[in-house]
Amino acid sequence: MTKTAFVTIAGRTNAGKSSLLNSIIGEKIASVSDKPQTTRTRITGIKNIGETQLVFFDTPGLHKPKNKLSEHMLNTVRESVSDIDAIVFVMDSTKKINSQETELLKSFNKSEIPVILVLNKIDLISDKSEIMTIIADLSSEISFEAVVPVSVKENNGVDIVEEEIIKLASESPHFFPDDMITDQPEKVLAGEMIREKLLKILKDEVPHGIAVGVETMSEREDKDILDISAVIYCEKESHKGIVIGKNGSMLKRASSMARYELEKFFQIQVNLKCWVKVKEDWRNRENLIRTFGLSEQ
Ligand SMILES: Nc1nc2c(ncn2[C@@H]2O[C@H](COP(=O)(O)OP(=O)(O)OP(=O)(O)O)[C@@H](O)[C@H]2O)c(=O)[nH]1
Ligand SMILES: [Mg+2]
Repeated sequence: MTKTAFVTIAGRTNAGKSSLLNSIIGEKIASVSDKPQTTRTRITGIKNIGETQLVFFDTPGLHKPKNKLSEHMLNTVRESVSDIDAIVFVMDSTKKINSQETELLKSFNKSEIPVILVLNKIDLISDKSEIMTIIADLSSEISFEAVVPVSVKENNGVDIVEEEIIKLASESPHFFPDDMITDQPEKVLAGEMIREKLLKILKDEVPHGIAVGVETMSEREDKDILDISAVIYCEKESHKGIVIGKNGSMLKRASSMARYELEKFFQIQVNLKCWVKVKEDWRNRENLIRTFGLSEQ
């Protein structure tokens, strides 16, 4: 008898949703950064535990929309919460709940979708008794299937989240092959690894206006080398200069960080070439948002 559970990971931007997904899957399939709005599309992660297949949808974080891309990201969240077995709602336990979070949680209660609340980043709370107060406050307004205090960073409590989800799985055939961990094409994964490094090392508005398109990705016939060429799109000519850096230093740094991660993930030597191009104000241009694969699926 096989079982399956479809689970959407939702919550405010920067709460640690993608970190949680990576920790559960055991591989880095979703980009993580300390900048808000890291995740832009729905990312599927698959984990098999015994006879049970858990299918996760990591979603963009809740935030105030400022451009068309943001609107698409928030639509992705709305579209990812129907026809699922559970919501894993991730909150940063150091931050007070906001109205956007409350509203979404109440809508889950109304449609009777079980919600597992993950109170993340408890490593940042020194007085652990505070956690009980937070749980009591939240539970007075919203009903949860389970509440799990977690530190993804310290790998504390993640196994309990899994156990809670397994309880909600129902008898069904598996939807994905047992060796599959994500449905993202390799080119998308590679592009996201490059974007993540740019998010890490760039400041202010520049990283938010970046999209990465992997144009070619092929293994050489005569050598164990994977050639990847990627285009980094930014929104302004002035941003292009920042992304490239003095004598190309910024681009070199990002490329070498990305290459290290690509080699680790694909287990092969990587030759990475990156170009930088400008697409003025692309986050407000529907056709470009679509071209970059950032409109809802
Ligand atoms: N201290 C601490 N930091 C954490 C923990 N989990 C995640 N982080 C950090 O929180 C930041 C945001 O993590 P992400 O996983 O990208 O958050 P997200 O919810 O996916 O964010 P969006 O994609 O923007 O919605 C990163 O800098 C993580 O390293 C944790 O348990 N403790
Ligand atoms: Mg994310």
